[in-house]
Amino acid sequence: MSKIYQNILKSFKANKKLFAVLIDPDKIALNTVSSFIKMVNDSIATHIFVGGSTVNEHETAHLVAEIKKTTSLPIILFPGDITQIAENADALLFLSLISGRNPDYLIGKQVSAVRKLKGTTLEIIPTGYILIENGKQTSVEKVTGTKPISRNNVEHIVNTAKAGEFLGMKLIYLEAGSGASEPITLNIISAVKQELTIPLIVGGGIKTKTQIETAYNAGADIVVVGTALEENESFFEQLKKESRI
Ligand code: 1GP
Repeated sequence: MSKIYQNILKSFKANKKLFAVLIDPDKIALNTVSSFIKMVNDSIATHIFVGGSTVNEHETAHLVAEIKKTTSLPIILFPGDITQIAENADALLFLSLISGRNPDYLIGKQVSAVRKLKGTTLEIIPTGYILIENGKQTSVEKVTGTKPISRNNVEHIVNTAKAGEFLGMKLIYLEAGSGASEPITLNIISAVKQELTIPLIVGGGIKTKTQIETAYNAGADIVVVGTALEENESFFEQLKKESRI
């Protein structure tokens, strides 16, 4: 029970940084999964996240099954929609988009998800999801019909994260959006970090090792990279286990 979260917490308390590779079922061909996952295994990755904005029903479960053949890393669902809940994964980020004011993404989808989650063996990790403006419209913004928080409004970002913690969420995810031109800035990460007592995830637009290090130094406990590894597999070369950040 709650093994994955307990391990995250253990690393968090020991200040051991975690790294998640995000795989979007829509963007990877099943016949390339095994070679991709081998590179993930050889890298600093500690977790695999699976999710996307628009994914066909059952596609996630097929992908998870394929990933499992090649790795023992924990597979955590990061779903854009209820259809992406796949029982064969290890855990589920049970997201509430707390930066937005669309009731559907604050609580509506979560209520609808319950019928799929009755009797589930997935470890459910309540996560406050905060979208921060990065200069261009993101798919999260389009799909959810919500506005991101302005990157200049640091106080509001911090208060939103803290409200998530007060509501009992176990993780806070600061999101710049998949493929964002700029990742979340150092000052936002460190301001949020100072107030939180739960682990902080940072993702969106991270393309270099320096950006990963910057996020860690600012206080990110888990850094997520998707697009940069999807588009440029040679990036894995810089993220080999021995180069542990
Ligand atoms: C997106 O935070 C994740 O939801 C990862 O973003 O694809 O830009 O790495 P990238």
